Amino acid sequence: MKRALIIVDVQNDFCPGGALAVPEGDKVVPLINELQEKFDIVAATQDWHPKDHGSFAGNHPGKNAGEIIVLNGLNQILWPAHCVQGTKGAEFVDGLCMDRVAKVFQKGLDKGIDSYSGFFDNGHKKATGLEEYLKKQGVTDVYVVGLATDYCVKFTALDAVNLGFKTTVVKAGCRAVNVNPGDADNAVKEMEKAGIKIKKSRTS
Ligand code: VGL
Ligand code: ZN
Repeated sequence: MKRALIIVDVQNDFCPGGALAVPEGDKVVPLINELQEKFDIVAATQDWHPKDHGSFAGNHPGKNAGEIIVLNGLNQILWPAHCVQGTKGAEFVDGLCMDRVAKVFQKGLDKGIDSYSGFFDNGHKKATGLEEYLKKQGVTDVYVVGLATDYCVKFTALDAVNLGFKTTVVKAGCRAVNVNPGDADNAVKEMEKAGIKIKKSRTS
């Protein structure tokens, strides 16, 4: 058994004060730092959009954040511009320990398609290299933490379990956007149904 921790999108724009703030997003940092020491391998994902990305409401005149459009054949929720390449908002949160992060996988670079999962874009067309990276090192078990529970954490964990990794989400190390009330709870149910273990805290 070899275990990897995947830290999903712990970036300034997903924290209070950021462009797409997740309530209490910054609160995940201490637990994630503590967890890192317990893993053979630590990898991180980074939402990394060009400024003309198709998921940004501002790039669709007359549309608002929260509306759903069709982007190259896929339903796409429009977001405020966030995690634009090279900006402070796209940087990892100060205080997130990066010393043990062996590799960062960037996603959402193609303006024509969004990428919630750390493994593939939303159309499952292109891989980020995370699967190959983990499998080459013999990783069998994947633990997922970060932001946001109902988007990038959920889709990363669903891909992980479908790729054959024994997958656990440490809920205390995640926070949700909750665009609609109940999104976080529904995400947890969906993940459990897919065979993902939900660990409430560090110990339970
Ligand atoms: C995310 C919405 C848009 C996330 C990224 O990291 O959960 N959510 N881009
Ligand atoms: Zn994004």
